[in-house]
Amino acid sequence: MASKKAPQPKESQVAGTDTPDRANTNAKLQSLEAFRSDATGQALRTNQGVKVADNQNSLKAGARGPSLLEDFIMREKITHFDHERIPERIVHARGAGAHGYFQSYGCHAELTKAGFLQDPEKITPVFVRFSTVQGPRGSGDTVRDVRGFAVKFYTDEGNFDLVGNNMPVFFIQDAIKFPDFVHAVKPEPHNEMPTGGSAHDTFWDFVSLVPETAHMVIWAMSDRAIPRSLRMMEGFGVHSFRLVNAEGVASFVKFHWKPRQGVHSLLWDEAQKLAGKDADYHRRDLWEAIETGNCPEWELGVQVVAEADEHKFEFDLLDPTKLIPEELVPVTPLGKMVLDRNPDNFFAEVEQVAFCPGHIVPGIDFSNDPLLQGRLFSYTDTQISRLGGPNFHEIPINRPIAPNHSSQRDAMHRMTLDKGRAAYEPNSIDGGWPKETPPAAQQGGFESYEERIDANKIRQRSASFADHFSQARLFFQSMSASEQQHIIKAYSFELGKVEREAIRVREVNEILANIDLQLAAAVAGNLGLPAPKAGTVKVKVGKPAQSKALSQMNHPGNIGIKGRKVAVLVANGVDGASVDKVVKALEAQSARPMLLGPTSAPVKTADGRRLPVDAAMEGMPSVMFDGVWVPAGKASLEALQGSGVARHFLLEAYKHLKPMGLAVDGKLLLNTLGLKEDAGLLLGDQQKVFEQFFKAVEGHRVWVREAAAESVPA
Ligand code: HDD
Repeated sequence: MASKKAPQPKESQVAGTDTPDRANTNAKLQSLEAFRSDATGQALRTNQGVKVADNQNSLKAGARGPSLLEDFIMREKITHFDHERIPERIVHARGAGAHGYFQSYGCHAELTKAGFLQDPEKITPVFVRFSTVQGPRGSGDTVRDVRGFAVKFYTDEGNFDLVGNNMPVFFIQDAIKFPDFVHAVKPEPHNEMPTGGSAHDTFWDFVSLVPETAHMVIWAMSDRAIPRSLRMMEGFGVHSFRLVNAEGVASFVKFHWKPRQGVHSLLWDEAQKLAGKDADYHRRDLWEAIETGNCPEWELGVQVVAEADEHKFEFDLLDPTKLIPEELVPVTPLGKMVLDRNPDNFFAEVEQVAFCPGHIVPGIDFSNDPLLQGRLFSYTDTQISRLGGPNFHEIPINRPIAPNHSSQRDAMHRMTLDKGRAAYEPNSIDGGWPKETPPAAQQGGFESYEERIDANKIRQRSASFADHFSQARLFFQSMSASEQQHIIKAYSFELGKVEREAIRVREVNEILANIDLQLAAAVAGNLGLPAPKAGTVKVKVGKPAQSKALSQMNHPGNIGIKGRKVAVLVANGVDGASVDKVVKALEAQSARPMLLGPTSAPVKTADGRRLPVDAAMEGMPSVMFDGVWVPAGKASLEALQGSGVARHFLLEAYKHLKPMGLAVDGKLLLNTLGLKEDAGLLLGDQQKVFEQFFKAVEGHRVWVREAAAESVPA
């Protein structure tokens, strides 16, 4: 299981290092994009370029008479409006996106000839779209669901799309089952419920009947399915792909994105509340992070397996329901991605972007994973109906920066004006152009990896795909105690919503019991079912028995509290100096303090200063923050103590295990709330206390508080 060693990053290239001329590159890129329209200082015109004199009144026969059909200005406007919507994506309809760039850490020529992985000086533009899977375009961001993590690399050899998820495995093994799976998870057909969730009969009916789903379902029941932020998710290419070098030597690879922000999640109660309090929570978080200069970064890495080692694992590398434990093959870092520019227009960019796993460049190739093979067909096909024809590659966000001359012509919405007479190849009329390019490395023609296949044509699943439970067990047994409890609660919640008892029983006895008997017993107990005594199949004991990389607790990130949001609760009579001190300390860490008052009106400090606030506490509840601070000031503390909204804010933050800090005279407030100090509930505003608070915010949750928080009614 040798993994090839790719060059390690030099200090100056590691993620987080600023690229000084990035602003110039961005400006240059945008100036090349003639399709970005800025109407500042421009006259209002029709689509045909005619200046409009009156955009308030339609043309009528008399001021009180009927409208006239000849009003081409109104007709053009309304016709366009009538056709403004396009079909949403079949899956992954709800999404948010951003522009950025990828930079290789070094030259990875030993692994691949792909140009964007050869030169650390080269900046490759990227566009990323994150998404949920189940819900429609307008559904909430924080529902329990898999998140899409799709990256389009605009390389100078063509576009490469890495269309992955925030989980390293998938529900099914063969693409022919995808429509069944999606029909089962989507809202039920008779009443179109539930929106954005899998807690319903058809989903659990399907997954309890199809054991290959067991591994992915346990990921979906884990905290990974309710990320704190799109910035705080890992990404995975899922399938085994191939990297091919200039000598034609291929290796299997699994792609990984590791966030510098750490991997963090919401709590279930928090996620549910956020879906109502701010349905745009994730897209807003990404947008604001970029606008405030907290540009998220990920490291792209690969697990590399030599072709000769393909069969050395206990599982099949072609089976997309399996991951390669990082203990067996570590992740080799290749480069970093930074997202530093928000879209100008959501529809034109985020909605119209079209990804396809089949978009690869020389140096990258597919494996025979039967799920991947089906995907190669599905994506282009779906764009044809979603984006109205086969010319979707001409929509600005999808255009490669590499030239793309071909003999393809016409079809709906063709935008290129192809010159010349010969739309065929070979031709002599147009000098034979455009011509093929030989595949040799220097010339760059795409050449498929030559793989010997000698087989019977057959509809069959390989026997090497038969083990469905050992990695689900590995996942459960690699979790911390808290994470295991969350998984138990998630299964109990979801199955508790299933109306048919037979489905609950089947999931507990035939799926969970094969994963882990304690998990099955705990869920059975919560559903009032007898605990199964044994599984229904013999499960292989896999190696390793635990994998540290699977637990989020082992991905704390390495940027401190940069970009984390802290609520600072103030009311009239607050001690102005105490507010300034905490705000300054947080800003010095590049965190985002926000002052919340009883209303949106400014408050008066004890020394009479007018202190503007960012929002009212009711408008920005605790679920929107990573931590809470209460500055000193007797009158302010008394006001908070007397306010139901403020008390609820603090109790809820405590219940959600948020780091909290109060200046010393906040003790009384704590006592009234019945809360006790702990590793993340701190009193005092000396630098030492601030530092403890920052550490707690960096750790994201005060896990030691979990038992005490159970009884808090928020
Ligand atoms: Fe898919 C969209 C990820 C299996 C068919 N998929 C879509 C998107 C992501 C994924 C991130 C949204 C892209 C965007 O933001 O526009 N899909 C995956 C992953 C899979 C997977 C990681 C398994 C490893 N998908 C899969 C299969 C099929 C599809 C097996 C069909 C056989 N997926 C589609 C699609 C979508 C799509 C219907 C809907 C919209 C689109 O493609 O552009 O073609």
